[in-house]
Amino acid sequence: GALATTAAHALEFPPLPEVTGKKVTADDDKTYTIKFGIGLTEESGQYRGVQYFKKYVEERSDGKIKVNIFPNAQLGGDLKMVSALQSGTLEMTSPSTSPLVNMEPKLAVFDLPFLFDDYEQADKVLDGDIGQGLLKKISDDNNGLVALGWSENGYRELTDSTGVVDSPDDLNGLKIRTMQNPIHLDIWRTLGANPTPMSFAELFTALDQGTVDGQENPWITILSSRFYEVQSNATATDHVYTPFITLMSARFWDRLPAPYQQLIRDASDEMKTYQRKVNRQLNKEAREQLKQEGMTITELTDEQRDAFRQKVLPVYKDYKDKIGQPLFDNVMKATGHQMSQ
Ligand code: KDG
Repeated sequence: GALATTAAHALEFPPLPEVTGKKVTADDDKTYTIKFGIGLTEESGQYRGVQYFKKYVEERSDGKIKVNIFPNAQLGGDLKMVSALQSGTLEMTSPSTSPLVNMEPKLAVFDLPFLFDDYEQADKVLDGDIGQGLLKKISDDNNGLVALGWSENGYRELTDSTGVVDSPDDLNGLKIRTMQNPIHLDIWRTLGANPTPMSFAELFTALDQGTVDGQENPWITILSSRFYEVQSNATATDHVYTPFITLMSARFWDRLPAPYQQLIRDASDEMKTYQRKVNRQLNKEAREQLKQEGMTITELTDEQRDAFRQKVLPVYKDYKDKIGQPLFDNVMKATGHQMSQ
């Protein structure tokens, strides 16, 4: 009903940018439809990015390519949507990289805790040789996917329903949902919690029913997916920065005329730049909104954050070989970490 759709929080959504550039035409007179599924809601930065992608593609293809967005994990969680791309029943999605590490172990590099000090570092790695190399590898691997670019999920924060968490000791026995990713499981086990991997599609219900006590996601997700309704506390841990990877079904890609393939590449690039900007703004606003919604938000002092960091450092050693060389060392170099031994 009307009430349910009027969120108590009021995020600022700036209008989508104007699309510039010539119309793109292909030799065939066919029309194409892209179903684009995402896990997050209409109030997320992810959705705003995809809305701009839609506008860009529809305008520049002169309506020949139509984009329909399916938000809120209505087509399933990230892994389910990626399989749908591979089998050709869905054209696009932009999952977190984390659930994809079984398919591409190198993506685990983004699950290393406390890797990026700031947004600039993340952008530099993703937009530079490291990030571009990973996109190419995934596209070349014949796994039914074309990897078109990065956008941002963001820095992850812990929420729980049991009490304030400001040291690893507070995590003892805490049942926490993680993404379906081995490093995330190890991070939380190493910190003393009791992690369970689960698809995003099941998360709200699991929190609501108390199957898990906590979860971790960026502020904008905690707000837009209404986790604050079922979680009383949040801790500003910033423990992992998660990228979104823009993926297209290779079956669909192969059917697209070359000028449209280029248009999709350009649109993914445009989306990346715009989405990161909006996401960062929304994330800042969300943090404030969550306080107004009554969440207790615990900030960590440098010493407190360092206690978490020190305790999870062994994870770097454990995953160094799985991530492999030279990627591991290149990322350590780009982020200024001294963790190569
Ligand atoms: O489409 C993106 C979401 O499904 C998911 O990746 C969000 O960070 C996320 C999580 O915790 O699963």
